[in-house]
Amino acid sequence: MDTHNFSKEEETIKEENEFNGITKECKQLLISLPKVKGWRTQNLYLFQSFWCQPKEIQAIISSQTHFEAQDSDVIIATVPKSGTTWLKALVFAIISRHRFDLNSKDHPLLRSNPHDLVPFLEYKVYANQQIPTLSNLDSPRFFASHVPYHSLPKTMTKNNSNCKIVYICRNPFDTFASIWHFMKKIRPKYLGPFSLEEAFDMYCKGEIGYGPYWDHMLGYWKESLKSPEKVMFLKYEDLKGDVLVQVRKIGEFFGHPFSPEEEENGVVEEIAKLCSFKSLSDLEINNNGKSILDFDNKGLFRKGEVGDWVNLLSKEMVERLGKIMEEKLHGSGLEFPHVSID
Ligand code: PAP
Repeated sequence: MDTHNFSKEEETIKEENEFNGITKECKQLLISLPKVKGWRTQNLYLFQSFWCQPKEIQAIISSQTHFEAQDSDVIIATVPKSGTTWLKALVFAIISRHRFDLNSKDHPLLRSNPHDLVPFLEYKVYANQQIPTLSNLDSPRFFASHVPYHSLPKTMTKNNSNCKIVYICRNPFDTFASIWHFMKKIRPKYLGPFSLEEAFDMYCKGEIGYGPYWDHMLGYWKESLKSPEKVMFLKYEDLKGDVLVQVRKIGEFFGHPFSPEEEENGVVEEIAKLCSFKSLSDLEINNNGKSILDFDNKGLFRKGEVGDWVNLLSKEMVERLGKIMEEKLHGSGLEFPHVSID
C-alpha cells in the first residue's frame, strides 16, 4: 500500500502528468479502462489485456492504425529488461554488417545507443502524437516494441506479411530484479515510496508495464511454434549461454547467414565482442548519453548476469513466483532453468 500522503501541490502535478499530451479521445478511452497504481507513472491501465502507461497506449493505438509493414522489416519484440539493448545491438550489427564495417571506428554502435538505431514504436516512432512517414527509410527498416504479439500492428502479423520478428524474454526472477533496480533509479519522487514487497506483489499479479509477462511470453512462444519462419523466440539465458550460436541463428533467421569466409575471418566473434556488455557499457555514448524517454543510457547496463535475483528475493517470494510460473507455463513447453534458493 502507498503510505505517502500527497500534498495539494503534488496532487496537481500528478493529475497534470497523467494526461499531459493525451488526446481527448484517448483520455476518454483511458477513463473507461481498469487501472492500478503505476511503477513509474501515476497509473497503469489495462489496455488490450496488458498493463500500460497512458502515453504509450496512445502511441500504440497510433502504430496499430498507421504502421505499414514491409517484408524486409526487422522487428525486435521484447519483455522490458530482458535483454532488449543487447539484442538490438546484435541484430543491427548482424544485418548491417555489409553496410557498416565491424572494425570501423565509425561503426554506428560505437556512436549511438542501440535504442537509437532500433527505435521503439511506442516510445519513439509514434510518441508525442507523431505520425511519421516511414516508407522512404532505407531498407531494411529496424523497429522494436514491448507490446504483446496480439497488439503489434496487424500489417506486421497478418498472414501475408513476410516481415520477421525476433523476440526475447528472460527468466521472470531476473526480469523482476532488473526492473526493480532500474525503477529505483527512475521513479519520480512525487509518486512516493514504493517498497520491494509492494513491487513484487504487483509483479506477481501481472501489474507491470506490458505485463503479465507470462502472457507476453506465451503469446510469442505459441506464435514461434506455429510460424518459426516468422517469429524467432529467444531467452536472455540463451544469449548468455552461447552468444555465437545465437548470432548465427539470428543471421540465418533474417536471411543473412554467415558465409564460410566470414566464419573463417571470425566475423561472428567480432559481432559478439562489439555487442558485449563490456564493450557497450564502456562507450562514452553509453556512459554520458541519453536515449529512450531521456533516461541515462548508463542505467541500461547494470550487471548483465543470470541469477542475480538471489541477492534480492526472500524464500517466500521465490516460492510464490515459482508457483505462478509453474501454473502459467505448465504444458506450454516453455521452460526456464530450475530455480532454487537453497
Ligand atoms: P530495457 O527494457 O530498458 O531496454 P533491457 O536492455 O531489456 O532494458 O534489459 C536490461 C538488462 O540487460 C540489464 O540487466 P541487469 O539489470 O540484470 O543487469 C542489463 O545489465 C542487461 N544488458 C544490457 N546490455 C547487455 C549486454 N550487452 N550483454 C548482457 N546483458 C546486457
